[in-house]
This record gives sequence, structure tokens and C-alpha cells, in this order.
Amino acid sequence: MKGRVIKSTGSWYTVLTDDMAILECRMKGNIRLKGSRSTNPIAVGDIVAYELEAKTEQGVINAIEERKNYIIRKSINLSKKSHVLAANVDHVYIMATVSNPRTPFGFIDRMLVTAEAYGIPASVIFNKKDAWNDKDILLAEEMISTYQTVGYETDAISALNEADMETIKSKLWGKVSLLIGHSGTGKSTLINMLNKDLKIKTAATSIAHLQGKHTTTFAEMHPVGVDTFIIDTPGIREFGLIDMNKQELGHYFPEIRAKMNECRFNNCLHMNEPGCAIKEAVENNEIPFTRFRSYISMMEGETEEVFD
Ligand SMILES: Nc1nc2c(ncn2[C@@H]2O[C@H](COP(=O)(O)OP(=O)(O)OP(=O)(O)O)[C@@H](O)[C@H]2O)c(=O)[nH]1
Ligand SMILES: [Mg+2]
Ligand SMILES: [Zn+2]
Repeated sequence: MKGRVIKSTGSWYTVLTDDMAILECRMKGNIRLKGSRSTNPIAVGDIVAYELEAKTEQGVINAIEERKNYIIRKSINLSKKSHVLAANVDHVYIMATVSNPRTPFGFIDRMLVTAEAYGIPASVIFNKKDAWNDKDILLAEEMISTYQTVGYETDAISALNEADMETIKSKLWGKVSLLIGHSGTGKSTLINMLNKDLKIKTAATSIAHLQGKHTTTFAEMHPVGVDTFIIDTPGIREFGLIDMNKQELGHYFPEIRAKMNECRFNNCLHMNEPGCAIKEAVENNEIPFTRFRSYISMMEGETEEVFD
């Protein structure tokens, strides 16, 4: 029998079975994903085969289907452990806010690069539009125009606004979407609004958030409609980039990818080389400066703090 993992706490997995029942499962001891160095062998979104254990009425997962894709969240602390955030994702939505809390450009860029590296389409949602003051509006306009210029679908919404929620719902339809972003940007609030039967815990943005306390502590997939799911995740404080070589990084910026063939040297890293078409495009404002700044900072291996 098969099902989809909708929640995982490490030792227990909640599975939505093919006949739409919820079943608590354990993992059979000997399953190991080949070549996996992550801390969790089974992730939210995995399609698994299970058997029912007659005496406990619980399930035992005995196989994991090959993943269409997955997205890894790498911790930037010394442990360097990686954690599969979710598997089999059709679209990544980056939830950002211009204030309370403010999402830096560099943070959005790191998440976009990660989605590109895993080959998963991504877009950006700016939330809490209802609370913007004049200064917030200016920053939001700049950020929205930046991401639209480089080709990402970008929406400004309020999770409290019904019409905005209908728009978001229509975009999610028929897909498995992953929602990521800082703590307090309103990810769980948005999901509660998309499915009024859900009562996911949310909390006012506070000092606790600034100290890295998260209201949502485990990734969990929630139904929004027929064949439509959204995965809520704990707020990400720092986003460690997955390992990639320096030649590779430019490919994960669509605007750099589109122009890199025009550089004089075909191995140009767009740092200090002469005849660099990317540097020229930044000077001519064809490539947004903040994007190039993020590229350089990633090339130099810097990590982005939550609040810059
Ligand atoms: N004004 C306003 N407040 C919002 C909006 N969306 C969410 N909030 C508020 O923002 C706070 C944080 O919302 P959550 O949904 O808990 O945020 P989260 O992203 O799930 O946070 P973590 O689970 O910690 O990652 C709550 O007080 C929400 O009511 C919005 O569109 N407008
Ligand atoms: Mg939450
Ligand atoms: Zn170049």
C-alpha cells in the first residue's frame, strides 16, 4: 500500500494513504537511501510503501519511491548537517516581508539560488501589504521590480485579504507547493486562510522571533484542495548554501545565465575579469545591483544574517 508523508517528527511519520486516511507509521529499521548524508532518510512529500501492523493498527514504512526532486536545508553551524526539507515539490514560494520582520535581498537570493540548483520553479510572495507605511511601499516596489526584472513571478498580498487568498489558491491548484521564509512572515497564517478547517498555530512577531524562536517547528504538508497541497515549514533564520563550485553559481541566477556567453572569457566568474558582460549589464542597470551583490557575496562564501 502506498501513501504520501505529510509530517515527520524524526521517529514517526504521518502518512496520507491512497484512500485518504491518515496513518501513523514507523520506519522499518533497514531502509537507507543510497548516498544520503542527510539527518532524515524520509522527508515530507516522500511517496512511501507501507504495511499495516495488525496488532497496533500502525503502519510500517518499508520502501521509499524515487524522488522527483528534493530540497535540502543545510545548517551553517559547524555540524554542517543537511536536512531534507521536502521531497517531490512542484513549486517553491518564498514568503518575504518588508517590515516586521524585514527580509533582506540577500536572503531571498539565497533561497532562489537553492530552488534553481534543485531545478524547482520558484516565485516570491511579499506578505503583510495591509500594514505597509510609505517607506515600506517604496522598499516593496523596489524589491518587487527587482525580482520581476530577473524573471520571477512576484506577488504582493495580505494573508488577511480574501481576494488575495483566492488569487494564491488559483496559482497553487493541482500542485505540491513548498512555502519557505523567515519566522514571522505569515506562512502558517496564509495556509490557515487557504483551508479554513486548518488551525495551525501562529504567533505575533516578537522578540522571540528575533532570537530564532519559531512557531512552526516541523515541516508539514496541508491539503488545500483536490490534489493541491502546501508544505508549511519552520522559519529559516540562516540559509546555508548547498555545496556548489564557483563556475556553477552564475547558472543559478537566470539574468547572469542569459548573458554569460557574452563575456570575453568563457570561464569568466564575473568578479574582476576584463570584458565581462555581466559587470557591464550591472553598470547599465540591466541587472539589478542587489542581485549582483548577492552573487559576489555567495562567491565569497559569506552567510547572510537574518537582519542586515
Ligand atoms: N498585518 C498582517 N499580519 C499578518 C499577515 N500575515 C500574518 N500576519 C501576522 O504575522 C504573525 C506571524 O504569522 P505566522 O503565520 O505565525 O508566521 P510564520 O511565518 O508561520 O512563522 P514561523 O512558524 O515562526 O516560521 C502573526 O501575528 C500573524 O497574524 C498579514 O498579511 N498582515
Ligand atoms: Mg508558522
Ligand atoms: Zn563575466
